[in-house]
This record gives sequence, C-alpha cells and structure tokens, in this order.
Amino acid sequence: MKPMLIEQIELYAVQLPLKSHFETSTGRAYHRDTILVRIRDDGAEGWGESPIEDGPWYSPETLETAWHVQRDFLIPLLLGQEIESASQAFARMDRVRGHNMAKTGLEEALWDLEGRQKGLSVSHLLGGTRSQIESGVSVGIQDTVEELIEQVAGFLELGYRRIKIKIKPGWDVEIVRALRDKWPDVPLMVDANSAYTLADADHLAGLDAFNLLMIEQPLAHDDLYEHSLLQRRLRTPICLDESIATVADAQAALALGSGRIINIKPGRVGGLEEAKRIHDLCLAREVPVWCGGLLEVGVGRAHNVAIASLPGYTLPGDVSASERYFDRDVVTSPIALNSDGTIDVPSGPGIGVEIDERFLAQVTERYQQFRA
Ligand code: NPG
Repeated sequence: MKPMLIEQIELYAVQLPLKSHFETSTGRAYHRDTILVRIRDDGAEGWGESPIEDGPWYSPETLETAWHVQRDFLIPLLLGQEIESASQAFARMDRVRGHNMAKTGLEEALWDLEGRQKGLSVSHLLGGTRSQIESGVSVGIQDTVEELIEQVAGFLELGYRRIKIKIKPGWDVEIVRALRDKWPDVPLMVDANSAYTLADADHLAGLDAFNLLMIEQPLAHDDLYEHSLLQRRLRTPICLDESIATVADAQAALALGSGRIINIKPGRVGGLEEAKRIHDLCLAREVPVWCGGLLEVGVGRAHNVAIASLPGYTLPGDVSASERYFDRDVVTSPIALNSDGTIDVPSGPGIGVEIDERFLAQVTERYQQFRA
C-alpha cells in the first residue's frame, strides 16, 4: 500500500449549543467549542477533533492557542509529507512540546484517513478487540440534590452502566450519601477536577464509606506526588486524569502509587497512538483504564469509541451517546446508546461516521484551508 500523502488540511472552529449546561468544579459551560480537522489525500479524507474548551479551564489550551500552533507549527510539519501510518504522526509532531489537543485533531484525522484508504476500521488499526463498549455517563454539578437525583434516574433508565458525578467542596460527601441511599448498588464514582488539597484528606476519606468505584483527580492538575500520599490514606482507588499527559507521566504515577486507575483521553495525551501506549503500559501492569470524554462532537466521540475497544479498557468510560449533550450533531449517524448500556464499535472504514456538511457549515465560526 502506498503511503498517505498529506495534500490538504482544513480547520473548522465549531460551536454547538449544549442541551443543558454542564458544570464541573472549574466552571459552567453552555456550549461546546471545538476544532474539527479534515485531511485529504487524493480522493480520500479523514476527520479528527481537537476538543478545546472556551477557555483554559481544564487544559491550558484554548481555541486561539490550538489554532495558532496548528497553523504556524504543526501543519507545516505535516503538509506535503508522505506518511506510512497514522501511528507515526505523533512522533512527526514531536518538535512541538505539549499542545496535545492541537496535535490530537491532526493525528486522529490521519487515523481516519488511513482506515478509509485501507478499508479498515480505526478500531481494527489500533488493535481493538471489542465490538461493543460499555457506556457510562458523567453528570455535572446541579443546583439542588433533587435535580441531581432526577438526572441520574433518567440516565439509569436509559441503561448507562456507570454514573460519575462531579464534586467540589460543599458538593461531595452528603451528595454521595443521598445517591447511595437511593441506589446502594449502582456503579458510582466521583470526579473532583482538582478541587481539593492534601489538607482535605480526612474529609475525602469520608467517601470511603460509599463503595465508590474511584475518586478521579482530587488534587492539583499537574500533581503526582501528593496524590501518592493521599492514595495511602484512602481505601477508594484514585483515578488520574489531568495529571497524565504522557506515557512518562503514567510511568511515574504507577511507580509512585499516585493512583490505581487511569482515565485515558486521546485529546489530553495528543491522540490515539499515545493513548494506546499508555493503555499498553497499564495493561502490562494490570492497571485498569477507561476512556474519558471532553464533550466531543461526533468526530472525536467516534475516535473515543475506537480507542475504547482496546482490551485494557475494562471499565465503563465517559463515552456516552451524542444526544446526551447535543440536539443535533455534526455527523449523520450520531453515536447512540443500546438499551443494554453499550455502544457499538463501527466496523466500517475509518471511524465509521460521515460528516453532515450542511450542518457543519452552519455551526462553523472560523475556517482555514492549507494546501501542499
Ligand atoms: O461525557 O464527554 C463527556 C464528558 C465527561 O466529565 C467529563 N469530562 O473532567 O473528565 C472531565 C470532564 C470535562 C468535561 C473536562 C469538559 C473538561 C471539559
């Protein structure tokens, strides 16, 4: 098979309204801002997503930084180049430090392109072994506990296999108690998005009473050491998210005992290849992983489904149906939930979703084309 030739790259800054606002300890979002990337070679094309937010709240990257780094540094490294396999793309962009979300959209687009050219699914290219993934849902901070209970009840009714709630100081132990009173056995976890410090260790240990699957990223977004101290004081496993940007971070975290579970988001680590490397490391060490989400639209969501089909993704992740967030998605067949709480892994070429070009044009706020 001849190598891919990166002939044309297009960037689309897109904004979609969220069905309802999504609140984490870092703030409230009413719409989803993201960058979609299309790469063309000959007649074929592939799509990827850089799931930035409307500000540097979760990650330091924003629309402006990602666009700037893509336009001025990453695209010049790729455009006009031949590449044998998308698995090499992350290394081609190595000269640029960090900026993982900017890299992800470009890298994912090459996976999709490669799959379409070879007639293989991205799941197959990555070594996926599942035809369905288990789907969990992430529920934001609500104004009242009654509203939270109503939302959780609705998601359980739909079949979601695991509930994650966002917590922050003042919205934690008592909220979990209320959920556990109502649902003693539902697979439940909490996500703090770095809202606590080590001084909160005793308070966080109060969560040990509720048989939680895990507590995600309680401490600083770039910390490994204090998480290792906290983990020794908690029975509940810590899951790391923000702290793991590279394979080296994952190695350090496992060596230090900073947590017992890792959430791998392609957008956070720079794409599918780096996600796979972290997965492989964790699989070899028997550390469970799951696929996180950054409210991706259909493109990034489909890539998340593909990576979540790898064998080490043994826990239900945050890959939920498109309709959980959007009335209308930018793809013609949005990711859907089966009644048993699973999502099918597409077996067709690439990521298995087609772009709704007319709708994409309506929601695109900025566009730029680059040709070799
Ligand atoms: O379903 O895609 C999803 C969202 C899952 O809760 C989720 N993501 O910290 O993991 C997180 C959180 C997040 C969302 C972070 C948006 C940043 C932005």
